[in-house]
Amino acid sequence: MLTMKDIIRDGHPTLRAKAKDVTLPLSEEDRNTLLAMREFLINSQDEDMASKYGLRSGVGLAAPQINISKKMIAVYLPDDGNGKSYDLMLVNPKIMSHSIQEAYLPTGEGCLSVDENIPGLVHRKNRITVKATDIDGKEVKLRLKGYPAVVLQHEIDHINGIMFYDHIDSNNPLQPHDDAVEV
Ligand code: K2U
Ligand code: NI
Repeated sequence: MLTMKDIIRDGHPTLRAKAKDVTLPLSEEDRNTLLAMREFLINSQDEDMASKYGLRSGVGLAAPQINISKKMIAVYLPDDGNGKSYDLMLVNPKIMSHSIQEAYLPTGEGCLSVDENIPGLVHRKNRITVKATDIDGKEVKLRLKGYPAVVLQHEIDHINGIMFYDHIDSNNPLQPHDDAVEV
């Protein structure tokens, strides 16, 4: 099982690399990697497992964070606050369209690959449409809004070598943009 020692930290070059497309059909190795990433998220949200193995809670994980520079992400979000849940293992995700309207978490964002707290608002698109391939090789199209949209954008950033703090306005880190929605 994956633990925090498998998660690379800020400064590691893989976090700044553009991850490679995943070859389809998925290899056994890539399938197992996705399953291990999902298992980590589930364990990290289980109080006993998290304390037993010292796991930081996570709702999303991208393969570059475990030093695999491939376009693979997992999201495990039991409840997005609107009664919806997301249990996703995606390869080659692509944002096909998005709203102009922005959204942000009022407490800012964190990252399993960043140990310190970096205050500041991260403005993202409030609505996105994502195309990807799932673990069974099926084409999926996801229309997301609010918190799940924020999570997917955080993870897709990782496969593009972008860290959440790249989006923070250093001159005015706590100033919400006009018309941005608090998530
Ligand atoms: O990619 C990661 O490092 C996982 C992040 C994803 C994330 C961070 C901020 C906002 C949206 C997604 C972890 O999930 S950060 C820890 C966390 C745990 C529960 C809820 C929110 C953030
Ligand atoms: Ni992250």
